[in-house]
Amino acid sequence: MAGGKGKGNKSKGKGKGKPTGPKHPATEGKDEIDLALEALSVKDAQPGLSEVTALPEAFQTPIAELFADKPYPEGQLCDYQDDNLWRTTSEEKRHLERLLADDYNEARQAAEVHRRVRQYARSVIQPGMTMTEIVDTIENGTRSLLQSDRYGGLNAGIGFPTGCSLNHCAAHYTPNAGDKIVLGHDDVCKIDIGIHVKGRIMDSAFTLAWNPKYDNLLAAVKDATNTGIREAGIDVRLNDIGGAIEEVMTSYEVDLDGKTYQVKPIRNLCGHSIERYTIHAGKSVPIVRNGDNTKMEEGEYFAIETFGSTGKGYVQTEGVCSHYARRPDGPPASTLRVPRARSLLKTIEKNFGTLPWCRRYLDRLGETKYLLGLRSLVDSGVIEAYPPLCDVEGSYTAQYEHTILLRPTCKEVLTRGDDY
Ligand SMILES: [Co+2]
Repeated sequence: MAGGKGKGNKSKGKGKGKPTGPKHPATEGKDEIDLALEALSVKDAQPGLSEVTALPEAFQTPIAELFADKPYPEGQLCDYQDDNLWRTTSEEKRHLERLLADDYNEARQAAEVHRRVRQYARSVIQPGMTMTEIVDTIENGTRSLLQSDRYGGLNAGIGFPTGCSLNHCAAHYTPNAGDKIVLGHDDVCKIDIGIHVKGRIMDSAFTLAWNPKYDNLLAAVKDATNTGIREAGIDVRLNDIGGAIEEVMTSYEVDLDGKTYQVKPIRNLCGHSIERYTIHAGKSVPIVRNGDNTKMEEGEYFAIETFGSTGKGYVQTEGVCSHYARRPDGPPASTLRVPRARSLLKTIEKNFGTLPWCRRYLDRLGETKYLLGLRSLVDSGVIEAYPPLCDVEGSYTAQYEHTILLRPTCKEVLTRGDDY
């Protein structure tokens, strides 16, 4: 899930004409759409209606059974460099890691589920599928492997809504009930999957495109993300990581329909530190040079994510919101005067805590007619809304992301796989 730097720029009311086709989330008339969706969500909320009926073999055995008492596999291990080389062999630092063995094993369990879910997703996602079918496939896989319906999604399961943002939209789009968008052959789709075990969230994303004309765009962003991962380390300044990412990203060009674009980093999106049950903790990892001299520190988890674009390299909020999260510092439920808002907040706190969620998850819990209550929770600062973040219409954006851990003795790229 993307960290957004700076305030989302509300583009409501200055839409440039009608959306160009049924495949783009509407940019205008948000309230009408909200009401229409409320009507739809009643119909679509019947349990099982949008569920994938047969569970594929890859998801039939829970991960805990597959591994029994065996530890989960480590991610990619990278030695620290130069001034921190001593950490590699430090007995004291090794001892520290032994104390954290259970913590690491939970993170690796979530990472292993991430690899399995995305491997299956890659094998089935095809143009012609609805976005709803795509996210259901992924999320049902996560729920099954981690037995979320048995032990509760707060114990282990979905870490945040599955992003499947298309084309000029870079982040924070997932379908709401009634969404009829179908994946097209010429689309560029960012699959951003969050999986957690006891609040240890693995945040990792990749980009799917079927038309080879986008190959260089994807290559640029993959290279930029790997550069950010390579540069990251204890005592490294965030500005230096941003600078390295920017340099690599902008060294690529992409030819689209007779025009050449230099790939731009989306300068107001960034990676972020992660803490238990908190996807966006205190630090932002820029993808351009930004003068932030804050350093990375021992023991921190970071989502290193970069976004490249053929547009302006700047995103604004656009379209209907699907993603939300309870603000950890927001006012308590007891201060709310609207009864529906209070009851809705109870459901939210019980099922998601401070993890991000989307409207489909409320539908699945049997909640109906919640949009006014939800609006009241957003307005009173209890719930934060994360609307889709989009570059200019007609542009294309790509994303790659991994979650890393700055262990005392080495850097571990937890979500690394054979695929990316
Ligand atoms: Co993220």
